[in-house]
Amino acid sequence: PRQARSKVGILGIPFSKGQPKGGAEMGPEILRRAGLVSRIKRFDYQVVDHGDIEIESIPGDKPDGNVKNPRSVGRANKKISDKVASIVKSKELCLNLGGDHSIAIGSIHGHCRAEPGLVVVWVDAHADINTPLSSPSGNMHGMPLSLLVKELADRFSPVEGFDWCKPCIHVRDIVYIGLRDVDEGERWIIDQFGIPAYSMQEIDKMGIKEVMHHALKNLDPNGTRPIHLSFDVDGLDPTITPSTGTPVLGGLNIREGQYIMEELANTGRLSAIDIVEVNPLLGSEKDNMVTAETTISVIEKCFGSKRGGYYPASYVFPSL
Ligand code: B3U
Ligand code: MN
Ligand code: MN
Repeated sequence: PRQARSKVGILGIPFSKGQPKGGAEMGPEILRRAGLVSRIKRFDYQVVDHGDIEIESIPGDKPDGNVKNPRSVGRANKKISDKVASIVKSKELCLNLGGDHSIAIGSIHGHCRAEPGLVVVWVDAHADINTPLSSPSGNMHGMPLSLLVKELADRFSPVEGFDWCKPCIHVRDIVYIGLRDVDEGERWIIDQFGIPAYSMQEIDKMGIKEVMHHALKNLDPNGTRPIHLSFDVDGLDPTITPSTGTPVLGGLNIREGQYIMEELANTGRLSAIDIVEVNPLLGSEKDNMVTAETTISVIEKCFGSKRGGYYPASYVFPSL
């Protein structure tokens, strides 16, 4: 089934200040060079490439308490929010190419402005819901959800650079898939608010088919709300996405990754997708190629690519 949206808007977000390693800002470039845009054009979508967002550098960006690069992350995400809101409002399925996972602050915020009833599917080894106070690292790519969620707003002081960012989702609008490296404070939040979380253990126990069925039912029993997919490539196993900043053993295999995307595509309700944490400066040339190829083979499943074969609506069978 096609998505409700017949156009795809691709937005590159070359930003990496949400974590300490250089290279994540090259994610859009390596995915484009590996042929992402033409691979998506094979399907029944009109593709609009919005190019890359321009990131301003903010010199002397001192930590705000524990939080590193707060103004840089804040400024970039304000821009991301504006751009994503406008792409989603123009009825395109917004495909955001990160960048580290802090870009999800702006992308979900902007998506909410256009689609206030959205739900979030978070595929990741990590829960990324540390607050500035619970974070062991101070890196904002481990915090995006805590800035977006209404229930946590009274648990920490406003972060420098984020005066524009008001929480727009509830904790129960999130579902996790693929977790295997969760901090204490994050587990506390998941338990306290009952966030549906399918870690690798649940995937081993139930199988990906049951997990996807329950995840989608749990999130939206009526199956009517727009879906924001935030896909961290470290959710996949590091053998298939080695070029990423914080690889964790024991991740999703390629078929589980593809199945997740196929099931999301089957809802017809995807309205924005983030693909984050591809870092071509980590690993060998071969690792880069494997990571880009894996990532694209998973992304294209969101657009109706079928493992059982496919032809576009315009296909004409060759006949005499
Ligand atoms: N939870 C840890 C580590 C981490 C989060 N996201 C990534 N790593 N990629 C933190 O720093 O908050
Ligand atoms: Mn992440
Ligand atoms: Mn992660």
